[in-house]
Amino acid sequence: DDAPQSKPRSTPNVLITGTPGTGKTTTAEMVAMATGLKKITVGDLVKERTLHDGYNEEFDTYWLNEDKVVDEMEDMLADGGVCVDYHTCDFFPKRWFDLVVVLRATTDKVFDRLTERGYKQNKISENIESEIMQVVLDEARESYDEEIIMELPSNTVDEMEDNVEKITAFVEQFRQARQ
Ligand code: DAT
Repeated sequence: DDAPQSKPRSTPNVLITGTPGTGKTTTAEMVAMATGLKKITVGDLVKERTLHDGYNEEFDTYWLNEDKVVDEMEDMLADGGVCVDYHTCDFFPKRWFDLVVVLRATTDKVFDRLTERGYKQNKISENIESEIMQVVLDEARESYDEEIIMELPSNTVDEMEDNVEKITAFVEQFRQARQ
């Protein structure tokens, strides 16, 4: 929905999205440390607060209840200052976010990271295909204004550090502009 905000945020909400294994949670943690933004890993929230409709055995994942997730997060994001990470981005209200980061990684990186995580073969294949087809990037482009989308490579530690610097710079500029 496009409900207007009651007052402009003085500190931004940042969404970090991308295929599983692209580095969202690690990046979000580093951004939270560097900026003082609060981190919400939506996958953890869904489990902890049962914002799902049971377990999908085939893909080893929960059936997301998008309405419950949005209801639960609305107050948390109302005043800004939150860094959210999740592997889809099309069901959040557009007005929540000031910056949408889409992390990208090569097939070998996604494969290695998801293998390490112990994902089943079908889940690894699905995610690799999704990354090759840039599903999350297209989803971001359909859901948010192009000007707020930042597509960043996340293959190496150096790239991750660069990404954290870029996001941190955005947060600082946003805060200065709204002082
Ligand atoms: P996601 O939250 O997107 O699923 P993650 O942050 O849990 O990804 O990262 C998965 C693993 O890959 C984790 O062990 C950290 C590592 N990793 C992620 N991004 C990386 C990068 N840019 N360079 C090196 N390692 C990375």
